[in-house]
Amino acid sequence: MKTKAAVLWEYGSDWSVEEVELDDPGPHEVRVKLAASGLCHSDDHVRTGDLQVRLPMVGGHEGAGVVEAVGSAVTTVKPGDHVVLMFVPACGRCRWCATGHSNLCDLGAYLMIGEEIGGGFRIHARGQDVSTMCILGTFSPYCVVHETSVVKIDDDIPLDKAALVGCGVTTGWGSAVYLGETRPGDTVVVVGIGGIGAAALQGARHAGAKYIMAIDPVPWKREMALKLGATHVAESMEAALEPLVELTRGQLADVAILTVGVARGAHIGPLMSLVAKNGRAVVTAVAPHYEEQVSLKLHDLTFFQKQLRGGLFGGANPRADIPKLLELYRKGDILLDEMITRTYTLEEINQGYADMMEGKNIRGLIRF
Ligand code: CXF
Ligand code: ZN
Repeated sequence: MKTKAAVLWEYGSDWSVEEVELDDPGPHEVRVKLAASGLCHSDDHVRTGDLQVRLPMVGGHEGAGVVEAVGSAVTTVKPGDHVVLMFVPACGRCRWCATGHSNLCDLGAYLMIGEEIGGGFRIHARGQDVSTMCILGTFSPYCVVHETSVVKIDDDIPLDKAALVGCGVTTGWGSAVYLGETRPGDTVVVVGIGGIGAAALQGARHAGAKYIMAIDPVPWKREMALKLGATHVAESMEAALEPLVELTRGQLADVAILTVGVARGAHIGPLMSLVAKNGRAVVTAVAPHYEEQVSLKLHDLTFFQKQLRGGLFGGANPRADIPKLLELYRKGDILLDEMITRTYTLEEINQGYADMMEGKNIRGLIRF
């Protein structure tokens, strides 16, 4: 079928919204009519070339919609089902899926391979095969994806809110709850209040943290953070240290989560300096491919027993956790409406990313 999509043809250029040809679903694939797609920073990392994948590529990896057609071998969903797209698929069979780490599913290798699961491409434009961000490509009203990339959700959940749970919300919430192992009474610091940071605050609140400090240089984001669970705010990691010392009587944070738009090796030292003995520094932010080295004080590890943890998808099991998080949304435990700052048409996508870079959005969202 013919549809439109936001395509990236070369690093550094804008998203080009244009007509593309979308193949019918293969045996293990489904076609989803998307309701909404979140504007996550990671797509912009590809646009700038900080994350290098095969181009041309349809962007977008944070979407939800309704299954419209399924391939002959699909057993897990049917036409009419509401689904969230997961930015890492879950095969259910590999070692990682089988041991409760499906965020690390071996099929995740396809995120960097550039072809779809099973090989080849489902989108074509200007006579060329087109890849898809995270084997999804949600910057389009329609996408054809492998059935391992979708999870069915209840019909009454608004799909625009559900879209955010396909990446940012699960990543942030899981960073506080699973990777950070936040416990009742803990002190948690969240550095960077975008989609991931806003969800990390809410994960920390859910887990019963006593003090939650949100760090962001943008004043209105600090205000918003106070509505999403933060008890204290600061402009920078440096400015946070003194109030944190005071709050915790010198003990510092049990959990510090780095969710800034562009992670740098130089962030890790200041992050670790906010962490208490036996505490955890969690890094979920995406780093440019050329930013490889971090510098650590060995005494932080071996004398103070601080831990530095990386994270993908919040250490969650998205097929189980996405419906769970949406149930928490239904109960009012997770606020998603408040995370959507502005909505855009697909044609306005470049404006959406410009707004993100100017600090105007917690999450921008494309509605189809
Ligand atoms: C990213 C992680 C690195 C690969 C692209 C997707 N995650 C979410 O935004
Ligand atoms: Zn993302």
